[in-house]
Amino acid sequence: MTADVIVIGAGFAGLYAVRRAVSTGLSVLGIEAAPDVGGTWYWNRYPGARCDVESVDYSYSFDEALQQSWTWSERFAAQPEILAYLRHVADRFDLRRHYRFGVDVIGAEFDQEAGGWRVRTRDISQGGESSHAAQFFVCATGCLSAVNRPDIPGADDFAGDVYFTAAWPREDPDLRGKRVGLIGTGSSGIQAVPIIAGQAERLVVFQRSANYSIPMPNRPWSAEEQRRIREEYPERRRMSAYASAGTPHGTYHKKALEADPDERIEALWRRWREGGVLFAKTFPDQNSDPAANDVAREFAEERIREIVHDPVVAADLIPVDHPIGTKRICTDAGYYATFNRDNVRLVNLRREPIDAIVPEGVRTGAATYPCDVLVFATGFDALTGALTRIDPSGPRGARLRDIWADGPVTFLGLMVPGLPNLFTISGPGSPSVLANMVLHAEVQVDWVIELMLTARRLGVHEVEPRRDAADAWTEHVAKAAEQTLFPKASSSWYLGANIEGKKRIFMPYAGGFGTYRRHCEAVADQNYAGLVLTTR
Ligand code: N01
Repeated sequence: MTADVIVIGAGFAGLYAVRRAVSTGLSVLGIEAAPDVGGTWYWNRYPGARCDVESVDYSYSFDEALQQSWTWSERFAAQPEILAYLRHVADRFDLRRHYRFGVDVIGAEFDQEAGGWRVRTRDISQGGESSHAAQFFVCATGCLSAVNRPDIPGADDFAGDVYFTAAWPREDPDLRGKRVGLIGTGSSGIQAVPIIAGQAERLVVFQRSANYSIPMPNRPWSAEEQRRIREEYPERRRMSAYASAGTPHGTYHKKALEADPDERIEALWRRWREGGVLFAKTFPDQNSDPAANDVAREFAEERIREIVHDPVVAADLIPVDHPIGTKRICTDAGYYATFNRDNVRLVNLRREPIDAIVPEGVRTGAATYPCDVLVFATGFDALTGALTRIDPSGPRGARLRDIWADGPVTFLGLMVPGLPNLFTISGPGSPSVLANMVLHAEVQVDWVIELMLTARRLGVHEVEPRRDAADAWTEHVAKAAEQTLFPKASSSWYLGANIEGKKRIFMPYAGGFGTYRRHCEAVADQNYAGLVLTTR
């Protein structure tokens, strides 16, 4: 065996998995496609990239000394600062020496005779292939890492430069004096638009589905705030540990319709001004009661009409296909106001779909828009894409793509029946994208490493969920979603709707981070009920 554990990914989850495994005495090989650590924060360096969860929460909690020694400069950290933090963590815990960087995983098979996984890789720059073996295989491959490159006719014929927000060049392209076309209006597009509009000669934004976006009132932390954050960190983490989204923030103390109209508006204004994703959770029933959702939705739509001067453009920017918060709510720095600029134009692709990309630009049913540069902010094959692209196969020949043909089947969103000793961090069936991803990764990695150590102690070689236990968890995930308005968002990547041919199933666990954590703890406390532990 090359190592006890192979970890794919050097983002928040992968780095912590390596750190935790090493600290318990397990040998680890980390594999990462990028030339350095960072994961999503390595690749998504597009202009305006910034996290929508407050920096002090979107950071590791596992080491008090790390927490006390790192100072976040702003309320919402920008991509370079988050990347610098992850580099600092890699240095501080000497994690890079366990990794091979610039290496792509091209396949993985469980070798029953050897009692573990054989992971095949290709060196991205040299091209050579290798094979590595380990008893345990941790896929910390990220929920939003498999880039969606839409198959638009004529894309290869475009004469200008093409960039993807999710794979932005390390050297920022110079867009001054250029006519830029940007396709996609999710979180990435919405963050990039105001900045690109300020650089380019002209910007045309091609919108297939409008999203709700909340202003991000970012600002530097004052020295006094930084001092208080350090002092209150343990309490902040205690409040986050079992919270529904893994942050210390709750909702308003009354349901939307229990508050009188003035009180409702005041609560909404408060959340609007606080900014970030919290607006999606102003009232406790906002995501389960359509009438409560309407209160928040109408408030947000009024803000869009106030900001955007042209009522036709404002109407196009208002979503028509989902209750607010049921697609990931976006956060922005002046997105709507950008459409008041003379050099910016919105094209509603629902009225005039793209026919083709042509050498000189983008041709829709109504016009050809000349572009020197095309920016694709077209998102990801989320939650499952990075895993199904590897398509691991188990001891009885079962392949992940077949096991998930009718949608992801998992145990705790962490394990897959038919694939022993394999763990999917932030996989479908876990809260992942609905929670604070950093604390979520810590909870899952701790659970997984504890299971490995237990297996070692008991002389167990294979750990695998029973099919009925995985089916029961998957059913529980579906039921949790049914109790919310999430499934009503017909164009959401939470449901896989952005990828042609992908099974439409609400993939994250909507029961809450704290509830999920208790489920994981209960399984461990009951001697891993639901798992088959096999000794050779
Ligand atoms: O991707 P998206 P994203 N023709 O899938 C459109 C996190 N994140 O990278 O909705 C035309 O949301 C697509 O249209 P539609 C966050 O969780 C966080 O922006 O499928 N358009 C959509 O408008 C976020 O939710 C932060 O109809 C096409 C857009 O492209 C997640 O990442 C920042 C198309 C893709 O939007 C993903 O965000 C950035 C086509 N063929 C990201 N194909 C923060 O923390 C796709 N689209 C703030």
